[in-house]
Amino acid sequence: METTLIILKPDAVQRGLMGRIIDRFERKGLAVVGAKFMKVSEEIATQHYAEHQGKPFFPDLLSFITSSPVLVLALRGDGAVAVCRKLIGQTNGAEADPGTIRGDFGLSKSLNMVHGSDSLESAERELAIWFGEGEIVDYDRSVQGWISS
Ligand code: 3AN
Repeated sequence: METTLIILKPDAVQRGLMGRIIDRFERKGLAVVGAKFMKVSEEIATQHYAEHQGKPFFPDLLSFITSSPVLVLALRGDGAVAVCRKLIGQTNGAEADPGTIRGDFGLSKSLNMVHGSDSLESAERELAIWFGEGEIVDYDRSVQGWISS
């Protein structure tokens, strides 16, 4: 099973969309194995978005993610990385398919509510940035056998 890093960004928190977004991941069958509600420091934001450093939208990206609290989640399940990317949809909400989170709740390229790791390698790198030792919780779900075999 894979574990991926999801961030419900400041716009999702401010717009009161946290519950509806988490519901989509949970009903798909993914397990929450880590959760943190926090205000993001410049340092963590810079580490997280390192690959975008130097791009024209980088300063706005940093000021947006640090502007207001976020909910950081670690989600686990079969193929969790790709499954979450599909549920989230394309970067620009105006172009994202209906049925995806961005396609259903947004219109913007920058205010796009959710971050999801884009590969297993990114997930490992990002989980290490946001979660410390012991903050990702391994546990058995009795329902797991009815979700995947
Ligand atoms: P995604 O979140 O869909 O993987 P990335 O990784 O290409 O998108 O970009 C990271 C974040 O940077 C996006 N979620 C979005 O908030 C912002 N971003 C990406 N491209 C643009 C752009 N052209 N203009 C403004 N913001 C952007």
